[in-house]
Amino acid sequence: MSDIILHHYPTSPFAEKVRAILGFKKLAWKSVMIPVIMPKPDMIALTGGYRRTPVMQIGADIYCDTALIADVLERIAPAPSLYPAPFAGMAGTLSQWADTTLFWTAIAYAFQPAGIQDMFAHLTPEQIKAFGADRAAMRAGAPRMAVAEATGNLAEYLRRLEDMLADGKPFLLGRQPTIADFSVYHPLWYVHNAKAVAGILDAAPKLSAWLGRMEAIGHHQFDKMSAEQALAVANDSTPATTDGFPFIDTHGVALGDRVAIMPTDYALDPVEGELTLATQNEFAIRRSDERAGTVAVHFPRLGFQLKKI
Ligand SMILES: N[C@@H](CCC(=O)N[C@@H](CS)C(=O)NCC(=O)O)C(=O)O
Repeated sequence: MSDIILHHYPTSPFAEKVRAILGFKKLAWKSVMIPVIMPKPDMIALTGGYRRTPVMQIGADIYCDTALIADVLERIAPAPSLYPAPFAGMAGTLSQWADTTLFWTAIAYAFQPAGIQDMFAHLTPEQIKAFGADRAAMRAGAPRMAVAEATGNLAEYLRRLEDMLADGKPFLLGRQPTIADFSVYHPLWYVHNAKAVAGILDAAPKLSAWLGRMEAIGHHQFDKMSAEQALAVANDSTPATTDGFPFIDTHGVALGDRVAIMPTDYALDPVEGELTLATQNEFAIRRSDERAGTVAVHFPRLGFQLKKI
């Protein structure tokens, strides 16, 4: 198999989710640093427009969104499982809640003035302004929770999560981490790192100890790779075959049709190409790029919309 290449930056919570899953599964990987704000020309050459962080590349296959990345890593290394029976349904549902509701609550909480000062201490005022403008454009006017609501909601979520650990089990659903642990971990890791506002976690001691256990999983073994090298890998590879996968149509489309796929919530940049895969939880489209060659860009169904062009 080609190398697992992660396109990411150190402070991204969703990237931390994948780094920790790679650590859990003890998979070696290559690390490509991407810019924190647009433009991201090298990564966009691979994705065709998708700009969110992280993106995983295996040869000429590009995987968008950490829910799908987790599924693909599970296919590559089934043990230890992220979806152990009989918790798979519960773990997936809790994970989706954490990646959306808990994540945006944690972000709104961490981005209060004291948190910003802490997290952005190393940036110039111009860089902070550029970051704010980039994220405002990405969110395109989507409403943002006020700090007061975020504080109250996060405190309530922390109480509920603390309660899940009340019976002494080490992870949220039992003796081993599941996908739910990794999804709850990354927003709380972000709050924990915003030292000036991290005190909110002190009210949940079992959860704080759990956070320490999650962080201790680590990131396993990785080597740096340049964006140019990653583009060369894509260019020298052919997308993996999609033969044998069931085709499930819910849009009135056929394989080979030209379609556009984009998120349903924010960063609504469409990626266009020819539909090559539509399973119960995944889409893929083939596109050609001057720098990346022919690549297959994959998305999960949940959180994405597909339109025929
Ligand atoms: N549902 C997506 C969310 C990814 C996401 O929102 N990532 C943040 C960083 S943690 C992002 O893309 N921010 C803008 C950027 O990095 O350009 C996933 O699971 O991958």
